[in-house]
Amino acid sequence: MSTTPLSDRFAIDRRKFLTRSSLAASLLGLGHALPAWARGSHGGTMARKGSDVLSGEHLTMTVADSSFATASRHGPAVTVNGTLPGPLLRLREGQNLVVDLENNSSMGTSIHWHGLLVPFLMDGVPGVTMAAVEPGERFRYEFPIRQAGTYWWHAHTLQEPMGHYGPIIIDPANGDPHQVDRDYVVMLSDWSPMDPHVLMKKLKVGEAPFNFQKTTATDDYPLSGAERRMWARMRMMPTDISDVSAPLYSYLLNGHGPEDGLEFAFNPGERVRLRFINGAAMTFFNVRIPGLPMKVIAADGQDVRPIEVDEFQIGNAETYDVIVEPTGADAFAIVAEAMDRSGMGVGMLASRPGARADVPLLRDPPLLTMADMGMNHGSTADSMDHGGMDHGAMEGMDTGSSGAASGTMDRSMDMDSMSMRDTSLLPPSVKVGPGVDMVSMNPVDRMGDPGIGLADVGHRVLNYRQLVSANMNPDMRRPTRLKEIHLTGNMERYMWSFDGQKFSAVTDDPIRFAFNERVRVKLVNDTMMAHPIHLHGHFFELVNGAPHGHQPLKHTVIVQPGGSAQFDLTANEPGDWAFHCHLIYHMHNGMFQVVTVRPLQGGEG
Ligand SMILES: [Cu+2]
Repeated sequence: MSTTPLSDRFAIDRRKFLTRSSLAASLLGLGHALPAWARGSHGGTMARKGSDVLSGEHLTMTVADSSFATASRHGPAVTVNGTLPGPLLRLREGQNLVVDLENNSSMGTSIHWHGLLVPFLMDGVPGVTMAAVEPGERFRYEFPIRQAGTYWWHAHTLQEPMGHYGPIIIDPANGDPHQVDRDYVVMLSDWSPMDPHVLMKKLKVGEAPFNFQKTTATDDYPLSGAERRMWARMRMMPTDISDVSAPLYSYLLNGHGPEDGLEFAFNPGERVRLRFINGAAMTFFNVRIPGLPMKVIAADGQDVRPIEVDEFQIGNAETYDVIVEPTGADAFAIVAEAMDRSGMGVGMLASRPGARADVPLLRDPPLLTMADMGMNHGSTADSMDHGGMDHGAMEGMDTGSSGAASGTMDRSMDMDSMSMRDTSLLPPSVKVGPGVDMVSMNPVDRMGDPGIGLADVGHRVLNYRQLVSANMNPDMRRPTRLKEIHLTGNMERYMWSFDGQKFSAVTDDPIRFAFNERVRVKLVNDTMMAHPIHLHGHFFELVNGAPHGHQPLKHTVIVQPGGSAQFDLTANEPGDWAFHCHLIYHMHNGMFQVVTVRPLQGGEG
């Protein structure tokens, strides 16, 4: 073994990541010589890979400690009904559902029904809507199924990254408009043998401890000396894409690593529906099926007008349904490449058992751009389309801080004059303190952005502006209020927050919406990471330039680094709802808030 530092070794030849990740695991003490906490000593049973199907009106879901193994890694896991992922719930719109949750594990647990419209006391968020279900206890969920589409369920505790999640398919009451020959769930996830508590502690003590793609003096990234010095002065890294990466994570499709040879059968010419669900704790995926165009038909469970693409990025907690018609080859590879391109999950569409297509190599890791720092100058090489948005739509409304930002457009590009921490650009609603170590100088709407690293891949990539709701939305009112919320953080201290305020208790000042209020929410990302922001209990409409009444409905929106995204919300589900970043360690370190929807009383919201 050479004495080259580990970070350098990884920078030198990133294409060998797949094979080297097991080496990295053993260097980190995660391989065969497992430390005590990773030995899976708390559960002897091995998790089965893949989901069983549960249907009907009364289900039992049993949480248990377990172990999981993939390739050369093994460690502790949590299963529901013995599998990882847990059971696929196949339900029907209009039915009633009773679920008895039994906790046979050693930790507190819960189930959150991600994307489902449920009474808030059934929403499954410990500390907000219920107490955690303690070891040995049971909890009964009971609610009607009011919708159709692709969803999922997961723990709202640190059991989630250990395997406590699974898919939901709800068949429409009046027949499915999409006739297909086969219908598969592809649930993407990341699994680490490291206990989530330990992992989180490591994230807090060192900056990007698991980023092995750090830039070094000898790497082969296409950066000039001046650019390297600029990044160094800002104490930032252009390769800081993901907090946790392949040296720690195995990327799974339906619980299977690439070496498992997971197959989805097809006959040539058949229409195949693939329901992609990103159930990962910390990983965005870029999904491709080389040689096979994908027709996107639904986003976050809601039908959209079909769009044909060759690739899409899927943030944590998002879902996309696509239809493919494989023909002309025995097999096609389903490739889910981690956004930082440190590793991938792989499955095969196979026309006969054992048929295989070539799996593409990992592409070069992406580099962050000036736009990702919230500096959107005309000259920078970003993919923004300034003309795409309807800026006039909000005329006459209180537009918060947007006026302050536009004044920065003409600022000098001289790096020394730039302040990444000019807190005067922030509105008064943001609490300035140690939790805010970066401010976007000129945050612009980045809804037309395909996602980090996908601007110039040379084929069709989905972006949010292409999504158009297939059906007419029920509420055609224009919003009467603009609520601006900043996504804030301090990378070095691993502090994350909304408006500079880390969430600590339900008694903190929640975000208040009046019942049935129509409000536009503008999310401004003052960090250099993409955050998938999820609101419980509702769908919101992306303000993406879609025709009136056809803004796409989603439950989760990715806000690109240094940019903004807007959605319109009809706050018609009363109660207290979690609102948070779906990167689990961001959520657990403060990027979480409670949204309270209350009836108007005496004119007060
Ligand atoms: Cu986040």
